[in-house]
Amino acid sequence: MQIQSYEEWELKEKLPPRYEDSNKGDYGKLLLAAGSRNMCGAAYLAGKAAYRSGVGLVYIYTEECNRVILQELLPEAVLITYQPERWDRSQLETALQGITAVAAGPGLGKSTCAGEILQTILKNRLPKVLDADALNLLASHPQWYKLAQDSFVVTPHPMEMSRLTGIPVKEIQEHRSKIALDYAREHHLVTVLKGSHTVVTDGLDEYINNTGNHGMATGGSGDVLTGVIGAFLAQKMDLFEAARLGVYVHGLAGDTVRKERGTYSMMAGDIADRILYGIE
Ligand code: NPW
Ligand code: AMP
Ligand code: MG
Repeated sequence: MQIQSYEEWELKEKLPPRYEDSNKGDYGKLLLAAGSRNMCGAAYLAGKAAYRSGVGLVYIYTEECNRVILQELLPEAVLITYQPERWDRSQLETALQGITAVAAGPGLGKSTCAGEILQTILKNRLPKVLDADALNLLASHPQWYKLAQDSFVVTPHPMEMSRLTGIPVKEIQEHRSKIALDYAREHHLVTVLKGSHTVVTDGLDEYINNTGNHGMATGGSGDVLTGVIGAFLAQKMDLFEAARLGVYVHGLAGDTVRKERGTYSMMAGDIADRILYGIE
């Protein structure tokens, strides 16, 4: 079934509710496994986007070398760091306790350590969204799909989808809906095939997004989306709804930036800053 896109006026009723007498614990805790030595910006962008999407707390699980820079860029985030050469599974398992959702992959890298992190996250039963290097790792280790006992959200761009399926990018772009649907069905996942008119499907129903613009074809834009979906999952939204609404809200933020500064000048950080801007 084709699911209609959202209208801006109905956004408020679709968003996770907020209450006068509440505290940050009521709005979920997201663990974001992201950022490696040369890609700490991905962790920053996803973390900032998660906070802009209403989550109560963001824990960034990242390499020790990113500690100072991320604390300066995003002091609102709590950092949990590891050293890849001395990686400790139990530290991550402990960090996952008390968390309400996980987002993993932006800038994570594809090292052996990143692979261990992904396997630990897959085995954990928290709601999750996987993107970027988490998907690249999954593409190289298809046996890891079986580690997950529950469905989760994946957010590939067409090249990542090509790595996951072995189908050339050109063919993916020619048959976006069918390929996303088949993949979601085969692996029991909610699939977000990104690009102009992003397709979101749980293998049964399909949503085609109508927000967003080519200004969003810029480094880090997808990392922002991962943060939005992760934040919605942490606020207890179900997987398919979090993926659809996340894609809609991300595109809407891109459209706001377009109105404010145009498409040439748009950067991922601008998009993160305009997520749910002014929504009361
Ligand atoms: P091209 O360039 O057009 O020929 P990768 P990535 C292709 C992190 N980041 N349709 C593209 O083809 C991410 O989170 C960190 C068709 C190229 O060959 C990841 O962890 C940042 N083709 C990591 O970097 C900011 C498309 O795919 C290849 C396509 C690698 O992610 C940047 C590139 O894709 C980045 O987000 C499309 N729509 N989109 C940071 N500041 O920390 C891409 N391609 O190899 O998966 O690299 O997406 O940059
Ligand atoms: P990534 O390639 O992972 O950084 O993701 C790019 C993000 O920007 C995705 O959410 C895409 O849907 C979005 N995006 C990229 N190009 C366009 C476009 N031409 N129109 C609308 N959205 C786009
Ligand atoms: Mg990306």
